[in-house]
Amino acid sequence: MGLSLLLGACGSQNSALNSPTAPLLSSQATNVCATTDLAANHPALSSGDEFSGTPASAAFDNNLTTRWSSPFTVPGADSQWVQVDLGSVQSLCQVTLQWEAAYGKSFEIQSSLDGASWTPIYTTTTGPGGNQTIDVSGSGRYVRMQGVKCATGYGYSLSSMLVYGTAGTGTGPGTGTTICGTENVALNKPATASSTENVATTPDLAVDGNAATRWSPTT
Ligand SMILES: [Ca+2]
Repeated sequence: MGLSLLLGACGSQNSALNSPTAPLLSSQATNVCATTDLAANHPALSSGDEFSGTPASAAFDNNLTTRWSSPFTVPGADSQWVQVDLGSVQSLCQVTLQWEAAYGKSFEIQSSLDGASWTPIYTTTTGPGGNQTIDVSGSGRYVRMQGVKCATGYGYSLSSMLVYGTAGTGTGPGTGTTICGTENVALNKPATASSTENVATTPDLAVDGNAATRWSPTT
């Protein structure tokens, strides 16, 4: 029996990767915000829609000519919300909002692991409207714009809501792939074993980077 052990450094992507010659140093990891919109055409839900032509899905359809618009002649018009299901838990780093004239003055961006319990990852009471790029920090499968106070008397109208995740924290830029370094972090590290067959098969030989040597246990 023999064993050669290789361990890749998985998890956080290093900012030094932007330099093609820089090594992956997992101990100096910095998360990178990916550029793939994780929300695009994912299942959407809202507290209500102004009418059938402005559904929740229109905020996540990559089409600026369509929009989600909330009902504004109802009680609770200020607390309307729209959300998207990313399909899996993601580490979130940025949300962009393209508001129509009816924008949110006070609102939160919230995330949720289960679609039931929500955590604010951004709060403002001075929303400027227009095209907002919002840096966030948190994780979740569901992301919601939770309205608090409308800027006008016409509810909330969102042409687009894009959600970006952090590359290398379990899932890559919208692909679901894990970003894994190529460095063998087990190389020549201290090794122990439950048993060793003989002096030529000690456990350190499993992590010496040499395929010609091996660890072998007692039989
Ligand atoms: Ca749209």
